Amino acid sequence: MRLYLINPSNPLIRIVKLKESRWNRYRVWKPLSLMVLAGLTPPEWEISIVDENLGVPNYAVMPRPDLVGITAFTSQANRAYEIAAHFQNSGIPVVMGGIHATMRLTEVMKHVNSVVTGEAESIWHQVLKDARHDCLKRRYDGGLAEIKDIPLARHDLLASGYAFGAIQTTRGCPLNCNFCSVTAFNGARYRQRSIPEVIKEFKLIREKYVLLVDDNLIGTRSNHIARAKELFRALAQAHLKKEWFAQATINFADDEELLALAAKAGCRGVFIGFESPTQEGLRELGKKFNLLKERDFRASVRRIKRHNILVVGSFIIGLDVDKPGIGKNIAQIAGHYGVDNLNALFLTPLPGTKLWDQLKSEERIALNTFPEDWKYYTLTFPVARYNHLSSDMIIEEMLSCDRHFYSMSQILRRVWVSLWQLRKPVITLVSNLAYRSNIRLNSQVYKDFKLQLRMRHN
Ligand code: B12
Ligand code: SF4
Repeated sequence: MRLYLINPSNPLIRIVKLKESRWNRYRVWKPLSLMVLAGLTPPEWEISIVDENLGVPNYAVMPRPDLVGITAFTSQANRAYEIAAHFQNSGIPVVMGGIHATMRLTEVMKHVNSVVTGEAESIWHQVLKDARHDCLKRRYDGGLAEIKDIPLARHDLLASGYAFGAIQTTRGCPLNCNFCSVTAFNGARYRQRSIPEVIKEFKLIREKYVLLVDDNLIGTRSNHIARAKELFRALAQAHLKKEWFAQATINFADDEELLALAAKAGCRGVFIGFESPTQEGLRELGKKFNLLKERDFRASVRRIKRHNILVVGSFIIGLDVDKPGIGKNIAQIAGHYGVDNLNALFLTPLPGTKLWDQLKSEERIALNTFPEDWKYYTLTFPVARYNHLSSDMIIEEMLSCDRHFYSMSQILRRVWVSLWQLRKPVITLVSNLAYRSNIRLNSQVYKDFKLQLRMRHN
């Protein structure tokens, strides 16, 4: 039996067009969901994982599969439906799962034979059994997996060409921020994989650099932090010679021992959601951890960087409190905090979030011709009606934010500070130039976007 597992191409132009920028190799990440599904698949299935981000194959000349499984974030939904139609036209059954299928069940059911909602660990074997017997159901629900049931992902199945490997060590997040779908999808309970299992899987990763995809690697409670320390000790003891990057909340900075252990275990960078420069903004987003009164972000960032760990700061533009000038304001505050890179995104109502419910009830979802408009749900387009900023204005704010933060003088300042602090100036330079190289591309993308909107209104 032949199974294709497909990751549809990503509509983010700067990620897809590998040849447009040599930095893009560092922005194409492995589709871990499909590697986990492959890990759950019994040996009688011959599996091929197709990641369209490395190039869209000619499916017509490939051997005929018995079943096709497609994953998709919301922004990939349209391409997912095109792929589904291609295989269905040849009578091949198509199953779709992942975040979009879970949050938009009715829509997805129109395009595929079968939908799997939730996490797949408890249900995938049943789907395969039914596919073998030609009796696929229209819907399966995996719910939340038992953490012990997460298999070793099949790191051997994807072609080389990626700069980073990927692994997941925890699932779930109790914080349920308004704009994020993680709690709705993976649940509020923080589930941690066993440390020996994580080490075993780490050893299967070929790449030197690894992305730990956990939404918050260290968790929120003292027992979570204690487990993170155990994990870091085990990673250091295993001498894996890997360097890794992770996501965490700002409390990562609160524990010196944790930081020292992380650095020793190979942590080279951390992605932190600061989200808004103001307390009102943080309250609006429900970003509880950043709201602690005594929190000094600048000192927190400095503590992390002292351990030679890069800090990428993420901010959101388009909150109800955001007024003209917010772009420059964010760039300045990110500079003041001392982050190495700034990643600013538009406030986007993703299906399944509290923000979606709110903006929908207020009739503020502007790009709402679905499924076509899902391609704009990359957080890099203004898809809503913002309180104080028109669509044109918010795009200008975004460009102004990037132009300020990634001006040559600011980049050189950061490189100089990095040199002065005996950190890694070359990495600071390279990562900043990578972001800077996208400003020109983005301006063009926004021009096309505005044109599309105008044509739509005429
Ligand atoms: C790693 C990651 C990335 C990587 C992508 C890696 C990749 N190619 O998959 C990078 C950094 C590139 C990225 C980019 C983006 N991301 Co992202 N990302 C994640 C993150 C943190 C982990 C995903 C992961 O690997 N999980 C581990 C795997 C094992 O779990 P899983 O994917 O859920 O898969 C399980 C089930 O869903 C199911 N399943 C999944 N697919 C299928 C298919 C079938 C057939 C079946 C049966 C089951 C099944 O089975 C799996 C095992 O249980 C998630 C948050 C999260 N917790 O999921 C956000 C998340 C998926 N990202 C999100 C977003 C918004 C984005 C961006 C749009 C944002 C941006 N501008 O940066 C882009 C869009 C990229 C695109 N493709 O268009 C949102 C998606 C929401 C949505 N409705 O689409 C999430 C949920 C975070 C959030 N804040 O809400 N992301
Ligand atoms: S943004 Fe981060 S902290 Fe907030 S719910 Fe999502 S994963 Fe949790």
